[in-house]
Formats: sequence, structure tokens, C-alpha cells
Amino acid sequence: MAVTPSAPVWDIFCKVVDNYGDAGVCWRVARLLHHQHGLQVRLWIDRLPILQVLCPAIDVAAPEQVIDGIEVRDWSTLVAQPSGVDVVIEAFACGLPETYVSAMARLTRPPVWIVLDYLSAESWVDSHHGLASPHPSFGLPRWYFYPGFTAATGGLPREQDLFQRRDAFDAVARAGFWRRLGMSVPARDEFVVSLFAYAQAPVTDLLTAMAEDPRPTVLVVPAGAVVPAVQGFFGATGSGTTGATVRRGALGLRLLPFLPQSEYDELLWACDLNLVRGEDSFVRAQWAGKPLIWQPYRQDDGAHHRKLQAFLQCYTAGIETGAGAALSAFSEAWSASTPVRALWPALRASRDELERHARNWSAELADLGEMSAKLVEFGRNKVK
Ligand code: TRH
Repeated sequence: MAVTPSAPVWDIFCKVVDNYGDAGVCWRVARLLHHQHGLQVRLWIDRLPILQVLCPAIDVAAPEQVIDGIEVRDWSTLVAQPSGVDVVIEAFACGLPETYVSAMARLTRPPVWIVLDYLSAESWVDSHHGLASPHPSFGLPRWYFYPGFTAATGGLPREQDLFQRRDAFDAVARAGFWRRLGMSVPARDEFVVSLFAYAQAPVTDLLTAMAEDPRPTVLVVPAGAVVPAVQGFFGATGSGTTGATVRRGALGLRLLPFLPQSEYDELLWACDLNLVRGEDSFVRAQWAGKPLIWQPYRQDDGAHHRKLQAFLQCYTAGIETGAGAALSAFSEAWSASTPVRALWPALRASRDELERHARNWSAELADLGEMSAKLVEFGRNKVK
């Protein structure tokens, strides 16, 4: 959608805690607001190198740059001012610069202040979404916006053409994807699994189960925290260069580079099962319409267990009992870093039912409303 000079200006502030998801979600939302809603978007981010991993076009040395229509500003070197800004998104309650907030308070028409929070399927999200609390010093209302899995929440971010592109990703496109990576097309009888997880995951246990399975599996692992454990399982051969397939028993391993965010969806579409983590890859795996195992970001107070239970409760409601139980048992062990070897056969045997459900789930989720559209409507309704 073309951006007119008079288009509303949105500031998004992103502080990278760790990993890639803070930047991953903010970059996706920035592009949705610009491309699908015609807004002028400025993304203020404190660690450009993390964004560059997701979007290689980013110049980590540039204090400001326009990439894909988004004004990307290095928060650590530039001073942000709110004049002329219509809406400001404080991503994951990262905190806005004090100077920015005090300048907001002096404006006769301050920007609408939205705190975009983390995704959760927990029931309390419905009643908390859309509430405001006044800033302790300046009294400005901070509006809490929660992504979620019900119509009462902010929904999930999704590009308008995503399902069309996903459904056009046929055998020819899939073969092209593997060839671009310098790899052969997996055989029809090979169960293709992508692995994106935190280091705590019981990887060796999973690989043992796959290797001793009577049916062949291909495990595809982008560069990341679990690669050392995966390579350790394959011994010296596991240190194979990206692109080669090394084997142990029924398991074949393919190591990939970390893909640009724009290509990660194709990996999810090319696989039969995706092990994902955090928030953005978790959402993309659901849009992919393929079975998924989610490892939530670990939190000291055990909140990640509650988040997983809440998600499994709503996700498995539509799955045939046996397959739902197999998915839940494996997911809980995977997230708790307890053994999964004995749980793998039941999960593998539930493939057809999990595939059927995954497709239905992505369609049901899409019917709940898309996050960027809800953000725009929310911002418009709050403008005085
Ligand atoms: O990297 P993460 O663990 O990020 C986490 C979560 O966002 C979590 O909610 C947050 O609290 C924590 O950071 C601070 O997982 P996530 O959210 O899936 O983000 C990973 C991003 O990387 C996502 O946008 C997908 C993308 N990606 C690629 O672009 N290429 C790849 O090859 C892979 C594996 C992922």
C-alpha cells in the first residue's frame, strides 16, 4: 500500500533482551503496519546486529536507514522525539526513553501510547487486553495490547498473502527450496523435521529416538543453540559442512545457515513437523499449517509452564484424543527438558491426525482477526 506524506507516523521501540524474537516480532509488525496499512513507521532498536541477522540488508553501522520502507533508527546513538508522531508502540514493555516521555507529556496532542505485550494463551489475557494504566510520573495513559488466540485479544500478526504463498508452495517450489540450499529433495518416505530450540532441550534423547525409529527421518537444523548437541550426536561426521546429509541409523542430519526471516516460512512449509520456540517462530509454525512442538522461552518463575499448558489446552481441544495426548506429553517433556525418547513413537504415529488439525487450526486462527489490523483500529480509536 502506498504511503502518502500525510500518513500517520508510528514509532516502535524495541529493546533486544536476548535471542531474536524481540527484533523478530518488531520487524514483522513494522513491515505489516507500513505495507498493509500505509503508515510511516520508524523502528527504534538498540541492537542493530540482531536485526541484521534477520534482515541481512540492515547496515549495522548506520544510525538511521530506510529498509523495506521502514525507517530503522539506532536507539543507542540517536535521540528520539515524539513531535509529529501519532502512535508509539513500546514493544514488550521495554520502557521508552525518559526524554521521549517527558516531551510527549508537553504535547497538546501526545501520541497514543501502546504497550505491545508478549503472546500467551492464558485465559486472563482476554480481560486484560485493551486496558490502560497511567504513567506514574506523567499520567499519560499506557494502553496494554495483548496478542492472543481469541477474538477478545489483539490476535496474531499475519501477512495478507501468507496463506496464498503457503498454499502455492508445491512440490516444485519445495524442490527449489532444497536446491537453493545445495541439498537434494528428501525422499517421499522421509519424515522431515525442522529443529529450532533453546540449548536446554533434550536433543540427544530426541535424536536417539529418531535414529532407532524403523522409519527414516531427516532433521534440518538452522545455525543456533542446539547445533553443538546435534553435532555431538553424529560424532565427527556431524561437523559436516552446511548442505551435506550425514546419517546415523534411520536419521539423516542437514545443517543450515540461519535463514533470513523472509525465508524461514519456506523451511516451515517444506517440513512435516516443526520444533519451534519463543514467540515469532511459534506463530509462524501455526500459520504454516504443519504439526508443531513449542518450547516456550524459559522464565524463572515457571511462567513458561503455564503458558505451554494454556496453549496445549486450546490447541489439543480439536485433536483426536490419542494424538492430542501424544502431542501434549512430548511438548511438556521437550519444554521441561525431561526424556522424550519413549514419547517419540506415539508422536510420529499421530502424524496424519496432527496434520489434519494443524491445517484447520491455522484457518480458525485467521478468523479471529489479524494483529496489525487490530493495532491500527486500536490506535485510531484512542486518538483524541
Ligand atoms: O529467538 P527467540 O527465542 O526469541 C525469544 C522469544 O521471542 C521470547 O518470546 C522472548 O521473550 C525472548 O526472545 C527475549 O524465538 P522467536 O520468538 O521465535 O524469534 C526467532 C526469530 O528468528 C523469528 O522471527 C524467526 C526467526 N528465524 C529466522 O529468521 N531464521 C531462522 O533460520 C530461524 C531458525 C529463525
